Amino acid sequence: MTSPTNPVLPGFHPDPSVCRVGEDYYLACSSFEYFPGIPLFHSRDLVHWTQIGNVLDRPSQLHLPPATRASGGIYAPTLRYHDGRFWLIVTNVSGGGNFIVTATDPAGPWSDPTPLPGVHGIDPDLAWDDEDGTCYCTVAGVSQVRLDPYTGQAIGEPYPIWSGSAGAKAPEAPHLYRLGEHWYLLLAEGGTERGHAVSIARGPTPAGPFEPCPRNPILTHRSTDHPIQNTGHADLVQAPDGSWWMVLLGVRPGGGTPGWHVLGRETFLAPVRWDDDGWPVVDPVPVELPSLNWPLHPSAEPPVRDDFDAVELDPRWISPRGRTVDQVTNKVRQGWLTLSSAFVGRRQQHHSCRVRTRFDASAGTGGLAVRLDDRHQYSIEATAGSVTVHVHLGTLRSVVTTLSVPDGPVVLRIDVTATTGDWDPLAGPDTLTFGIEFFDGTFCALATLDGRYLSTEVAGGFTGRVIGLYATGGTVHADWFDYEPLS
Ligand code: 6LW
Repeated sequence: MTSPTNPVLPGFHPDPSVCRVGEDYYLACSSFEYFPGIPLFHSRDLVHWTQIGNVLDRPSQLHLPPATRASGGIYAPTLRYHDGRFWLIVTNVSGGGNFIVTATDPAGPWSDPTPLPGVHGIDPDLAWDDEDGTCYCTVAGVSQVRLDPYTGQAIGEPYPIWSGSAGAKAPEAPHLYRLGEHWYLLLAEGGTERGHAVSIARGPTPAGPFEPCPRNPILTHRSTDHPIQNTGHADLVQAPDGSWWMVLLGVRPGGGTPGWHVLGRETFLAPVRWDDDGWPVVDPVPVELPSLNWPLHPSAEPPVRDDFDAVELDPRWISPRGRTVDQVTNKVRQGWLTLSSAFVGRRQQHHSCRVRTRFDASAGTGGLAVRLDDRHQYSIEATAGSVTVHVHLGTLRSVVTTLSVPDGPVVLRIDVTATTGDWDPLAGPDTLTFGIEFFDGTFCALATLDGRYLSTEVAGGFTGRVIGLYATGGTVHADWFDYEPLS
């Protein structure tokens, strides 16, 4: 069996939060402007993760108003198991602020939100003092408030606690853990860009006073040429064998200088050991993980080809700001996905991949798009009798080329090819080739575009590429959608 590698959750899966119940691990990520929100994963080995649902999968749980900006919406959840149920605390920065949802089965259903009017700030954490049952909520900044997690009422006023190393920006992503005699406060600092780092402090009570680890930051890849960069926003978990692990976000920039990352911030795994003074030690995040003390459980992840035969869409399909059954359905034409005025896509998870769809645009206009956000997209669009490659970059919109095609369904294809070869300071991270495929599989390429313009370094924000199907006018139908990783 091949050794496990990082990232353990490739593609736009940032701000991981993890908990373990018996032999089972669960992990949640941020989802920003996309609906459904907060993908929820299960694993038996910390390496292979299967998406078992989305925490916020109905409009009563997740309101993303039409004005929700790219990288707005749902930020940084904390997932915990306490008192026989799963607790998830999170922020909707586009309305509603902080709230808690709970579930007895992490696959759902999750409750409707309990708002937290007394909790101000992003990246909320939940921790319980098992001795007196008090619940502590700690947010970026860093401040803390006691909470009744059942009613959402804050108890008393928030107070500041340890805010990381002097001078580093953006102390955030606090997570509080009781370990033996100490309460440990884990933080990210330095910002989510190349300066990102993880630091830790400990104190005798959940509120401190906190003494920083003398080796802070305990993890950072800043100023290195490590292929994984921006490492930070971590959470800790202990395996049943007593070993400790960290999940964290990082990026894999490609191309020359300054480097462009296109898959968003991904989830990585790192082993943690403890020194003689009781502080955690984390080596640089390895691309190849050490062999684990337990059997691997390769995930039974459903195939990436979707024939749209199921009544419900696979949980990996996401849409900006929301969707209604009328916008996306497979009931109009059984076994086909029907779209009108909608985009539905899945995260690009591999640096090189091929995406194809058999698409019927005889009664509308739409196609296949690679989307970094609302303003940064490439697409191949079909309408009766023609196929067109479009570019949309900020305020610039351009038609690259148009080809006449016979009426009837057409196979649209995008090949994403990562840049390899000698290092060139001007090279972009990848190229994207758009075209159509004939019945015999022959590819007719229409345009090849530089991928740097669909990167976070160009577009900004917190998300990554999403590739999917869209309709801009009328009604279109997709027979199937196929996402194939290429080495
Ligand atoms: C998140 C913050 C961060 O709230 O980015 O990298 C923000 N860390 O902790 C959005 O993901």
